[in-house]
This record gives sequence, C-alpha cells and structure tokens, in this order.
Amino acid sequence: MALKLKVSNIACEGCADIITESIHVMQPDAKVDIDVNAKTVTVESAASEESIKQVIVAAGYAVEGY
Ligand SMILES: [Cu+2]
Repeated sequence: MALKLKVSNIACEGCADIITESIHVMQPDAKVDIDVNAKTVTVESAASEESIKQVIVAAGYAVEGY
C-alpha cells in the first residue's frame, strides 16, 4: 500500500535524499518518491505507517498531522 505524507519542511533535493536514505536504512526495499515542490513523500513498503513517520521525524522533518 502506498502511503502519501505531507512533509512541510522539505526545501530541496538534499532534504529528499536524506529522507529517502533514512527510510531505506529501516526498509531497504521501500519505494520512496518525493516531490520537492509539492513537499510530499510517497512510500510503498512493508513498514507500518507509524514507523515511517517516526523515521522521517527522527531525520529532522515534520510530518503534517503527526
Ligand atoms: Cu534541503
């Protein structure tokens, strides 16, 4: 199932890389698609929504509504 999250403090491709890397540390086969302009992170993986949100927050980003 694809999870789409709004991450309001994504500012550039560097932020996108950090978030992608962080998710891949937890779940190496996750499919991560980040739209820097829309500030959205779409994740397809076996990981729970909760754990993905936690990883993004731990990387220093803010998940809207979390
Ligand atoms: Cu950045």
